[in-house]
Amino acid sequence: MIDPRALGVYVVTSSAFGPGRDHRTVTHAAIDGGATAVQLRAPELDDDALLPLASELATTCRDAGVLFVVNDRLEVALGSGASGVHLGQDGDPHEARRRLGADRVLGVSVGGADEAVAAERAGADYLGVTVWSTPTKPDAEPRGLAGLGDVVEITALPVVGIGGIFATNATLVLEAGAAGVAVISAVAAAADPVGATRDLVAIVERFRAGAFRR
Ligand code: TZP
Repeated sequence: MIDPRALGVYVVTSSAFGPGRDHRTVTHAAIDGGATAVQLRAPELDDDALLPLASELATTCRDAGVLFVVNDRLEVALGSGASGVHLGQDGDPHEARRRLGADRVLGVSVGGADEAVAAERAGADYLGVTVWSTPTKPDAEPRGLAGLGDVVEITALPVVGIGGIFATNATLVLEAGAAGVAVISAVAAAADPVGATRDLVAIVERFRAGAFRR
């Protein structure tokens, strides 16, 4: 079981936004800005290069009390001391659950209600849904706020929205029932990544304060 609050502002790293926006820098900016979770997403690195970086960032995030998840690479997640792994639709969540044990976190990207049910049965702790199309991942199929809402409706697991999310539209994602917003360019491509993270944190906190009053 994961505390859904740990998914509130979920910053995913990328090396696509230039030298000052590498995985390490973005992770530190996310932590300084108050992000609750960081995902190391580095398809460009092989396991030998990724493992030491993941181990370093796992320690950094653990010290900061921030959830740290490795994208797709189960061996690296297991070997680095990460909090867990996030799998796309190509991953095997059954194997990941078995290898992670009960205490580590398993996130799974899903495209709709059927995949959500299957991922939940396989032992996922949280689900991710692509909300809007994004140049950061042009092949990701956007499901819209309605698709996000369908997944939220069918599962007991917390769901994060990803894809095209910025401070300007994050509230819509939360209103659709997401436990949190996962972002790449909103932080990694921002002029001020720490400030951009802080803005998202303020939005999530404001939303939760309102949600609790209802
Ligand atoms: N999975 C679905 S969309 C996406 C991923 C990794 C990219 C999100 O990037 P951005 O820049 O926040 O739209």
